[in-house]
Amino acid sequence: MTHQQYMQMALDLAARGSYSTAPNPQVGCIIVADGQVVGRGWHERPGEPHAEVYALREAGALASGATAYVTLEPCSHFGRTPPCADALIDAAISRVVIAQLDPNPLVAGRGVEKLKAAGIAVEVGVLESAARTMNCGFRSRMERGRPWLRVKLAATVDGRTALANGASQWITGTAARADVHDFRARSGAILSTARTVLRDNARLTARTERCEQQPLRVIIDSQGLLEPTASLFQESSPILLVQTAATPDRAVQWPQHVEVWTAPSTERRVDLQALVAELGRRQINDVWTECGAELAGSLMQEGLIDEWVIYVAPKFFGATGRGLVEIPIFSNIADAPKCIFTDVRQIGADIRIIAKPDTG
Ligand code: AOF
Ligand code: ZN
Repeated sequence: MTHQQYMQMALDLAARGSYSTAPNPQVGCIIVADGQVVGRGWHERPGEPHAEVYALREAGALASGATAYVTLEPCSHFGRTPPCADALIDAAISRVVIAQLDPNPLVAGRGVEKLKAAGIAVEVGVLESAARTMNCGFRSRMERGRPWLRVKLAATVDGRTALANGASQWITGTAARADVHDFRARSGAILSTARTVLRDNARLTARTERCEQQPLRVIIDSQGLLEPTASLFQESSPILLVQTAATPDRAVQWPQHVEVWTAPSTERRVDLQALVAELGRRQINDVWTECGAELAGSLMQEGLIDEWVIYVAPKFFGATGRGLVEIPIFSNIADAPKCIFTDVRQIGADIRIIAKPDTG
């Protein structure tokens, strides 16, 4: 087996944490002695042992002289758990192969230094790109102070999201909807607007067995349109209601799980940069946005969209239907915002396109 194959095993283990590790990264570890995998581990939940600890436990005395494959640089700091670099050194591991360095400023290369100082051979960069993609949310928060932001959209083949009269619910089929719930479950927050909530009577919870912790529901209601009787508030998972200083004060008694946050604003519009920075401060790694054309357009113009997740349904709404994003009119095709398709697949009867902005 090659370095890459062992690292792929470690990545597969890391992925098991995708519903539960946030705000921590997903990390997997494999320990190999004389060509045999003798230890396996992955990080499951914040506060619980790191991947290396589980793998070392399984390997026991066989860890001595063995090689460890880890998808993230072993930590060097005392957080909720002691440093993994020390645990590897104490177990007399002789070589550590790492996919990516830890962007956490508390670690950031110090784990590697510690291992090298103890005479351990270290190699960094095996399957690095896959490991970085897996932790794009954690990396984004560590490196930019804000979460990785995905925008979900659903349209017909002719790119329409609603009929001219506004009717829009259930464009896509059940498999695509299940896929959406899976994305919700893997996100720290769901971002939406009062308008979308009212239009769809949305609850914005992750309805899948795999969901370990319901995401924070972040609802922009700068005009004060929502009433506590909406279905959204009948679900007990936390809600951050985003208003501005100009939102009409209606002296509403919100339920306990609702926090009202007054966002910085310009001309009564929420400052979206400030909002995502606030979500970063609240340790949100991944934001899943389900909104209308207006917020999608604003996020796009603010350069805040990291990934588009677009479901295309096999039906036509016709030329009078509504489009996906509201952006200023332009007359030159060269001015059209562009994106790059990174993954295209069929989900049930629909197609799912994952794209990232093409910033040229
Ligand atoms: C590793 N292996 O499996 C993980 C690491 O609060 P703590 O103690 O859990 O520390 C969390 C930080 O540790 C996290 O921000 C990241 O830098 C690192 N995560 N490191 O060596 C692991 N999950
Ligand atoms: Zn660690």
